[in-house]
Amino acid sequence: MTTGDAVMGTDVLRAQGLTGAGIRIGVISDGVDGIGSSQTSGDLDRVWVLSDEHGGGEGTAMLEIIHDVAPQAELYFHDNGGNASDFNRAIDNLVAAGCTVIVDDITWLNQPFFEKGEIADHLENLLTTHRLVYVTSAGNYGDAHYQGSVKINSRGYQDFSGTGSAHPYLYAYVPSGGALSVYMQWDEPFGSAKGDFDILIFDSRTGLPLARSVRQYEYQSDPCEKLVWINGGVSRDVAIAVCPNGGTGGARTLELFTHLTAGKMWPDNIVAFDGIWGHQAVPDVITVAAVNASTPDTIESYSSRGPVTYLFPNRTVIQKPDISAPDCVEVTGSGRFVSSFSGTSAAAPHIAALCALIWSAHPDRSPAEIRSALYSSAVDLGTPGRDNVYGWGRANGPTMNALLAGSAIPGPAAVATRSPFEKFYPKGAPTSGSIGGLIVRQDASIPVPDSPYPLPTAYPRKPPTKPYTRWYPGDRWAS
Ligand SMILES: [Ca+2]
Ligand SMILES: [Ca+2]
Repeated sequence: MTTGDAVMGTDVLRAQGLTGAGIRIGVISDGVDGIGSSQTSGDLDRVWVLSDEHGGGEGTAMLEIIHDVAPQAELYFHDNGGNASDFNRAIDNLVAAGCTVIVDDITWLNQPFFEKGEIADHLENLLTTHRLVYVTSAGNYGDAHYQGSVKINSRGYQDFSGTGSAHPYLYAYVPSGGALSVYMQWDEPFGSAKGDFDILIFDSRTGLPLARSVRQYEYQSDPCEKLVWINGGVSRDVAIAVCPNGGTGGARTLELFTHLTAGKMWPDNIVAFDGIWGHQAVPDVITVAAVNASTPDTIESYSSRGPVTYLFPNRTVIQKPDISAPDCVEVTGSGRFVSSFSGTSAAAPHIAALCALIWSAHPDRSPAEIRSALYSSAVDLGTPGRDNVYGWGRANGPTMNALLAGSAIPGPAAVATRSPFEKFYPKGAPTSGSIGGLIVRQDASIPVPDSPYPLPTAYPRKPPTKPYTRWYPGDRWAS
């Protein structure tokens, strides 16, 4: 049993007879490896698997959480596919199967950061035309995100500090064999970008250049750049730098996300704020932040922070995330998955299961009423009222159920300006050279951005516990 159950009070609701019966819940994640052993041990019942082509055990773990909380809900699974079109099809297939609650834990790094993308557009349409409660993880980028004004220093590099600091870049510890991925976009419209920026990684102690991104053919008209570097040498402290390559295209804002398979980002110049985008930004999608099940009044450092700022076609600010739920909960670990299960990927299925459990007792309520009751009943955390860290607060099952049992639901009406946006942003392809088969160019002629960066001695030297986040080919991360 997930310890998140007691945190949400869903144990109380089951004791009152709520089961989730009659609700079909669809899960979209990597795969359902190990599902047989979960069923044998009684941690899962029947699951309708519509597609399971690329494997992974994260879907199994999400299903286990849902089955704990809403044991009689009918469970469906569909893998996330390799691109945005596949992902949209996965949603459609689950809707066609009769799922009225769907949850995913996938963030697509190739969707635009400054305007609405293909998946968000599709989900907005679905939510206005179907009886659907859609839940997603906010992402694990709270301590791995930067957004700020373009400010090029005298050496020709972005000053991430914005203040001329002696530590102007982003910094990471990357152990031998670890991979560091950087996804960056700047504020030009997709399809008509004129500027170009490159990403560089260098040893922050010696200044040794390690990798530099090269603009990819598919990206020529899109304002984005990506670099994946695998550390094939000794463990290193590295700096991430950005420089214009040619012109900036008049860009005024840079935004980037980093991901490490091992090691950690140092906190210098990290900006947690405004680190949500993609289908997580759709107003009527329930976007879930993570609080630790054992300390449920405190946000996880890695839980992605809102709001969402779109700049095209017009500046639009969307409040996100919406709700907080527990992570760091025990699952069986079937399919060689890790337990405890951490990250917003673990929080999101708690919310999907909570909504199904309560909806099964109030089947005449609309999706909008379910959302309103979820938000209105939340235990406010952080700054008073809705905020960009916890959303409305931590989900509270008994209060939510009581609201829906009453006649009127006092609810927040989440309204945001909708912007038409149809651009599909294709996946990138490897360019010149590789390290570990991934996209980089080793280039000893790269100018060293600055003098070696002395690390503050107060920094811990060993990698900390990481949330369970993985980078996949195809520009998506599970979160
Ligand atoms: Ca942003
Ligand atoms: Ca609050």
